[in-house]
Amino acid sequence: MDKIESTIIDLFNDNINNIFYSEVYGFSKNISVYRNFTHLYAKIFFKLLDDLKLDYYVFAGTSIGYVRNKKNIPWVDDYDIIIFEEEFDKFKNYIVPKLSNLGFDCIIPVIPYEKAGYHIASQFGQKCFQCDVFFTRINKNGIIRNNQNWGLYDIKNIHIDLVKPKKYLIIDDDLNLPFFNDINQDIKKEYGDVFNSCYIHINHAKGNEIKHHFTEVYEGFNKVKQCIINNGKKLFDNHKYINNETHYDYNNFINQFEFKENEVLNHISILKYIKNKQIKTWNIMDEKFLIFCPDIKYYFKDIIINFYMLGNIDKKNLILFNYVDNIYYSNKEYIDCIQNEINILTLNKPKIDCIKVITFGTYDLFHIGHTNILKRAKEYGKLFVGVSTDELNLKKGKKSINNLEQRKNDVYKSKYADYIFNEESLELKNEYVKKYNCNLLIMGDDWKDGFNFCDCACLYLERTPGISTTMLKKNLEQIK
Ligand code: C2G
Repeated sequence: MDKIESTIIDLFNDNINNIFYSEVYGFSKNISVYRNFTHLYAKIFFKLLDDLKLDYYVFAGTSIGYVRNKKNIPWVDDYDIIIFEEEFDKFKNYIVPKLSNLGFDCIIPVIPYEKAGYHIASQFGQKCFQCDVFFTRINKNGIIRNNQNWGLYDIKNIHIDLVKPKKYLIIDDDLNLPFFNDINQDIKKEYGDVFNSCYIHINHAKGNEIKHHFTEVYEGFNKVKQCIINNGKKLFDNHKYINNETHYDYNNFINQFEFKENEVLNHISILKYIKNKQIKTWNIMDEKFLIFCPDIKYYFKDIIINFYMLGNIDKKNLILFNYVDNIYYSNKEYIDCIQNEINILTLNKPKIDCIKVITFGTYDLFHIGHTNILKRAKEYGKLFVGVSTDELNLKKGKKSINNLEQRKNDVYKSKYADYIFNEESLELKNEYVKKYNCNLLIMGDDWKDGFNFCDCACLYLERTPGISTTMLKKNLEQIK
């Protein structure tokens, strides 16, 4: 290992093997890492500021990154912008409410900086995305000063001529940002020689200086990052998925979520689960699972993620739709009321469609168990019901008392089916799923896992106890 790498590892102040990488939470210890999720957040955030016509200027770490190699610093943990007096009220009264509504936390800095600006952060924590907004004035000598001396400009004497007019520059390939006019001068004055010296901040606090050319330090950092990524991979590669695994100390966030479904309790467990079960399509119904999607997509590039939306969802989760391939809703109103937010917050747009449920049955001597399952299936969306033909029943070795027409009529009379068709062969399940373009198969749990080969999510709902066609047939025979 070269010297720079070991210096960086020392900064973690922990055994490197105990540190993991998550797209959502970054590294599990000390140092932050700029990553796809942060970048996506940044693209959305700055586009929003542009659309709202805020007059702002990017500076600090992002500018250092730009002058070095037109890329953000690999360990940078926030963006910093300044706005001038004319924009203060607009920011407080117009932009902050909009940001809050879109799931950003807008935090007033602690006293004595309470009038100095805002911290904007993702609601998944500051490590995910944050931008500090500095309220700035120009003094009589043309020097910029932050309100209440928050930040660097109290000591650095940056003249307004270095700042205005702003210059749009593209950083990280596709992020077009308004920088200071003379970014090179500004960086030199504020930070000195940023080419031959790098600061790595520990927990967004004081820095450790590494006096080497930035390209070497970046390279060292990226090697360490790769080791940390591999640590996570090792965890879910080598360990068997254990049912009821309840705890893995991962970044302290781990026990923030409590899942009842699937006994899947944390990020590592979910990744293990997907790896061990070789899941190609991850179907989720509970919005609590959305938080895992950035990591799932990061570690399993080809996986398809479908989200079945069964109710209104928390706005802070909307940004996670960027990692979802398909959204299927049970009621269009759930989408309509957030369509505008989805448009702003998703750059990778999921396909959106209604839930189309398919179910099958014989429905002989139609009873309350049939009514219940059709009623519950219908609650998920549009309902397609396949009724086994008399020929199919014979093949199954069953002779129904009611013929196909009567049985279909019973299903029709229940009023839950939107479409009724003949099920002619048990083997054609998946053909019916495709033919009617259904995305959810529902059956009673006497069929548990029986139809998992179909190309859609499968739900097996609890059977109504104490009633069955067989039982009714027996009763009829006794009466005879
Ligand atoms: N059902 C239920 N509760 C009951 C009885 C039945 O929830 N007490 C459900 C079954 O689980 C099934 C549906 O009602 O989802 C239809 O049940 P049957 O008429 O018994 O149909 P079956 O013979 O299971 O045929 O290819 C599949 C077959 O066509 C299903």
